[in-house]
Amino acid sequence: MVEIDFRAIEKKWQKLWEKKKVFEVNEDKKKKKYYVLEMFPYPSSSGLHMGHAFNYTIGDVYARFKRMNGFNVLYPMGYDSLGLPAENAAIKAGIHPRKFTENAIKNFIKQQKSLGLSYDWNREIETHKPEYYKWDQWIFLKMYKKRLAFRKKSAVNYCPKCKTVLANEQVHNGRCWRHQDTDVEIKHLEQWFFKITEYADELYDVSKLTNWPERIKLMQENWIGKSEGVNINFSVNNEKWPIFTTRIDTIYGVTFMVISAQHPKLFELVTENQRKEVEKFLRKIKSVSEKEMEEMEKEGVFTGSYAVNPLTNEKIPVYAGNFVVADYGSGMVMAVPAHDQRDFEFAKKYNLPIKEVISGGNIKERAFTDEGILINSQQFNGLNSKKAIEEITKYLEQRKLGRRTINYKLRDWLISRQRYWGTPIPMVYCDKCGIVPVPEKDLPVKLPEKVKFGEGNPLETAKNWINVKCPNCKGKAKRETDTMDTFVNSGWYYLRYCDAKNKKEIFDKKKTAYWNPIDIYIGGAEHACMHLIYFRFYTKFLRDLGLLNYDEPAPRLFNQGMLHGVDGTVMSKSRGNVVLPEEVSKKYGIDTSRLFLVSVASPDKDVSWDEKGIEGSFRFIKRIMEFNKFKKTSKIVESKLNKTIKEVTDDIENLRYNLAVIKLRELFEHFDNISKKDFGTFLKMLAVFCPHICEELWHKLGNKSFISLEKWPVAGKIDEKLLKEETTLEKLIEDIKNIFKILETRGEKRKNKITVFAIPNEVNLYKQAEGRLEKIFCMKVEVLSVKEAKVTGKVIKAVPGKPGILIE
Ligand code: ANZ
Ligand code: ZN
Ligand code: ZN
Repeated sequence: MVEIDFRAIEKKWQKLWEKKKVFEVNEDKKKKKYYVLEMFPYPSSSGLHMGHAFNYTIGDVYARFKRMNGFNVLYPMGYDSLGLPAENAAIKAGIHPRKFTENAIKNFIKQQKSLGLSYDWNREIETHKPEYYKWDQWIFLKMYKKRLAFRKKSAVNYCPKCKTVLANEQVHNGRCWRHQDTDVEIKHLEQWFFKITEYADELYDVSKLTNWPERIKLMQENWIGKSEGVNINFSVNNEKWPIFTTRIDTIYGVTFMVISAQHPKLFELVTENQRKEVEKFLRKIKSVSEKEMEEMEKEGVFTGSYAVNPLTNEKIPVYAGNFVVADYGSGMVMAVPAHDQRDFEFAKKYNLPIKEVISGGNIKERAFTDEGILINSQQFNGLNSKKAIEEITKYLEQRKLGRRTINYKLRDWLISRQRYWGTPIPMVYCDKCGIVPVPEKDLPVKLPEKVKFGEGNPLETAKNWINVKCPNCKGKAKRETDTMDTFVNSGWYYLRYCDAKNKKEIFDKKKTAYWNPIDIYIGGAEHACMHLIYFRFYTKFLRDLGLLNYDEPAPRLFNQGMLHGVDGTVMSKSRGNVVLPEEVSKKYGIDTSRLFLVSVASPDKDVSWDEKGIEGSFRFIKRIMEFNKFKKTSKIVESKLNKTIKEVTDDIENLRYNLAVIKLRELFEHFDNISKKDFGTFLKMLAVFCPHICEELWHKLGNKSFISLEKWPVAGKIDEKLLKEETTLEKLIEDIKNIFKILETRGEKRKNKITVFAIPNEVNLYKQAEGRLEKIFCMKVEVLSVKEAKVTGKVIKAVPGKPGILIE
């Protein structure tokens, strides 16, 4: 057996694909387009492991399949290259983030190319390049003009030692990730936001996400969280406070109010007497996420102010509490301890009154949160909750004391980051003119190269960069030093692929109209909320600017499974269980890995890496490489081939790659009688999984074209009867082989005749195969009717499809 130099074959074809621009595409009105996209990768400096290879292989197989099916396939790749890791590495290792990032990208590209992925590399984009982020800034200005980009005071995590704001993920147990001895403080700073809530109702509507996994749609709905209720006006210090409640039926049970401890207007309610107490409390509570908020002990402090319930005119105390979200509703709740568990716990802790207004519970022990019949509620007594909600709402609306409201959990998107490695926000601050947008013609606002890393926002150390002329009055002004969250960059990247090199505009409208929407979007479920919501938001905004003519960027979403290491946990560098594609391809060739990855399980399921499994794929590939006995294709193999074409086409179309591979392997087992042409047809199907060896073999068959660009085979006639007979015969062969195995283990001496006793109407079927059986077993074979067995006095049984076998 000759050693096959897989590396050489791979290199050869990868070079040729690139040289002949095999995967580059242009808009072509005559062809139907197909846009295959994998989620935007962050070019991690540790490179790409088999888990990544798994993701990309899934997309690549699909792109190759659609291409061969006659579609004009857009299959691009690029890098979401701004963000924290590069900046942290810069701080740790003293490398500039740009250098660090560009090295990582180089390495990533090299690795991806070696996997044989059929990207149109001509369209590659990198978000840290000013040619890209210029358009982030352009979109920002468009949003600013429509008041969808705005500044607002917001509570942020602040480390007094770093002198900077921390992202949520940099806060570990309420402490700075770098200063474990330092509590993170909550500060109220002016921050930039995108008004994504403007689109809340449209984002909540998932009906146009026709081909999304149900659970992802559900996660989006929960994240956006639609809540129907009433805003009822309480007055606090003679100021109107609309309070959001979903249970207006409990209005007569309100015994105190709680304002969020993070509320920007908290101190307007704090009286002089209570100031010290409140400040003490604020220092004590730590910054926590909302999820933690639910589990945490409910705590608070009296503000000194009172609110007036508009229905009862009762005066009730206002507390500041740690369980109320500052930017939901109005950031203050009417507390009904008898019927809300959070309020109940709070009331118990601070000895506040608990007033029952819905009958049916045991409010000594816990809040009764079900609906029920109203009591202690004046003219509404006796109504059930549903009816009461209706009646009280009407009553309030008539008296202008409140109104029906729909609230969304979705918050406006805080995009300000006090970080260097992000898109600069194109705004300047002028003493005279205030906040002034950078004119479009002055974009991009480039990141300054020279900054100091260490304490605070590095951009604040770039004095030359900060000081600018005001675009308005030409007087002294300063640049905004906040940069944008990196989810901004991935919000619209899919559009730039359609026109990656455009210097004049964000993209050509005609080009994006040709390619979009994305036909299949492939990625992990971990992006169910953030990215997939921002990306839908950007699409809707750009549509409203008149740039796009559709509502949803990706009506079909495919969630791939995760690759697990041999230890059974998700493959990741931090777990130390990664397998590197380089190592595997050195040993087996990359096509073997690709084949193995898609054959283990359906691509939406988790897959485990396994050396034994890969050996099996390797043996199969070697047998294909060595195959060279061509003759006229038999009728049976022809039918089998056609049937396989039909089924494999359907399997790949529906991303059941594993089933397709099983069928191709099965087909290969029948290649005793196959012509060169039909072997070529087999290679065409295999080529989507194993592109390099298939190009090589296709070439060896005498073809000059690239198999990657060949037409996908179409199934011809399938003779089902013939195939069924064949299966029956194969079963017989299997049975005979098993008997021989048994005889061998018993040490019986060599036999020289096989007699097959079939039921009368199967005799002919088996009789035709006598010759074939003799060849396989190298001995005389005779097929008789089971009736004749009796004649010879032997007891032999036969049932349909299972003849009796006598070996002597
Ligand atoms: C009185 C009441 C009585 C409430 C009762 C519930 C049960 P969802 O479904 O989440 O919208 N709430 C309002 N604003 C809040 C904020 N900023 N932070 C935390 N909680 C807030 O729930 C709405 C309910 O959550 C509102 O209805 C309010 O409490 C509380 F027996 O009002 B309820
Ligand atoms: Zn710190
Ligand atoms: Zn000015």
